[in-house]
Amino acid sequence: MTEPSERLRSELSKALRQGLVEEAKDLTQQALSAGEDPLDLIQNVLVPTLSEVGRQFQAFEIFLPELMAAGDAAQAATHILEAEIVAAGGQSASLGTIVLGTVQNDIHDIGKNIVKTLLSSHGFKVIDIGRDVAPSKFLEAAEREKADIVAMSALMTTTRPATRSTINLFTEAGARLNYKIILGGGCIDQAWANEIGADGYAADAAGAVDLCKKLVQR
Ligand code: B12
Repeated sequence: MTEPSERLRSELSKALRQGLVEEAKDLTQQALSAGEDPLDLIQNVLVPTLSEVGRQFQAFEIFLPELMAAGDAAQAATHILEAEIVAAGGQSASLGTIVLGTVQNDIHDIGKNIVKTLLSSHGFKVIDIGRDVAPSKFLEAAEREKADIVAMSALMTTTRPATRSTINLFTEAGARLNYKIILGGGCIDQAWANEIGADGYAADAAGAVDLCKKLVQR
């Protein structure tokens, strides 16, 4: 990596940690103008920086206002990066329809939005049903949209059980086999996905694309 791009990355990380929205936007633009890849910036600057912010929050080194400011700055940066990913994409044929949302009582949506952008730019029709989505809303949307895949994002150990209750609702409604159901987000791993009978898990947005492509081929 060239020295200027390393400097930009570390300045962007600092602006995110400090919750400086305008500076984060400006540095994101500068990094893109310098030829940086938007997905690489997400995976190698944004995600590790926010993980560190999360660690600091958990360790009481920072408090809710700082967490919120970092979240706002990250959201502002991702809007710019998402627009860049969309502009570079341009696939029009639909590989399948995906209903995507963050589970009940969970309002984290930065990761979900990145997943949405990448899936859309790889040819999937993504119906984003938002955050804090009740199990019944996932089912209604899947049926209404005739979805191929239902994708749930969950960021907190306290909201992870909502992935299980959503799958259970599909089963109780006799609709489980009509859809592939996948999971992701910081508190999810493959073992949890297996335990609750999901059809797949991916650790990041690029992994989500590979997973969905595999699932619609079957
Ligand atoms: C930013 C942030 C916030 C922002 C969210 C802004 C927003 N619009 O999303 C704000 C300030 C609002 C917030 C609030 C809270 N937060 Co918060 N937050 C974070 C933080 C720092 C970063 C999350 C993030 O955006 N990461 C970056 C994105 C890109 O990563 P990602 O979401 O993991 O997504 C990637 C992958 O997981 C994957 N992926 C994501 N979804 C999906 C879905 C599918 C289907 C697939 C395949 C893949 C996939 O792809 C994405 C891209 O690569 C995390 C720390 C952490 N380690 O995650 C804490 C964290 C999640 N928050 C935490 C907490 C406790 C809270 C609050 C309860 C704080 C409070 N006291 O009020 C509230 C929760 C409110 C609620 N009801 O939801 C805790 C949760 C602890 C736990 N129980 O597990 C964490 C872990 C911090 C910590 N270590 O303590 N938070």
